[in-house]
Amino acid sequence: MRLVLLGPPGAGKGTQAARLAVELDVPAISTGDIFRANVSEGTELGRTAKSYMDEGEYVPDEVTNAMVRERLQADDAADGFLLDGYPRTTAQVRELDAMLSGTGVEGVEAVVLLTVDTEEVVKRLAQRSEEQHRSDDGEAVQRHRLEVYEAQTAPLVDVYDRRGLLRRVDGMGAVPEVTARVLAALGRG
Ligand code: B4P
Repeated sequence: MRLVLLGPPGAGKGTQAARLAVELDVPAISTGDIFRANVSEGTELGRTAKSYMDEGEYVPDEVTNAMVRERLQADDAADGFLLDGYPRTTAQVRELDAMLSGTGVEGVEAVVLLTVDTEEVVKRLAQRSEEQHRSDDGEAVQRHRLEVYEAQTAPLVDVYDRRGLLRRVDGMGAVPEVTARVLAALGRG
């Protein structure tokens, strides 16, 4: 299964990716997690990423694309993967198409859009901010991240809908319920 998880910040992409990876037996590849790991390790990529993430901005496409290209070449991604938080821009969609067209596979099989209302997103991010102290969860940055999502990522919904790949899944409610809905939407329920 080659799956993409789409949704606003705080929709639960990372939360669901970890669970779905087990259910579907594919690696969960989270661009946010890879950036955060690089920030912790103090790599050059981490220093670059941090300057954007702390402002609620996306890391530049060329940096993100190169990182994903390398990650998808790892052996564990050969038979499928779940992309959590990538692609997030139309340039990243084009790049992902290009990456997959060179591998003999058909491309992405399904794109799951987790829908959560803004009030709930704000509540979840405030809670995460208390629990995890993420530098991009402060109130002003949060608001900006939602604007960036609307401007740069929301248009991807139409792109994948036109391709017949989009599965809209209600992301409200308890975590296991959302997982069950995603699996049902993928015909794996
Ligand atoms: P991400 O790491 O992808 O973070 P996110 O969008 O905020 O969160 P996610 O939707 O995964 O929510 P989560 O499960 O944690 O991105 C961080 C930053 O990295 C971006 O802003 C950007 O700067 C950079 N970046 C990443 N990818 C990029 C790309 N492709 N291009 C450029 N830049 C990129 O859930 C949120 C909270 O809700 C958690 O506390 C969770 O416990 C809780 N929760 C989840 N599901 C719940 C439920 N059903 N009920 C109640 N609470 C729930």
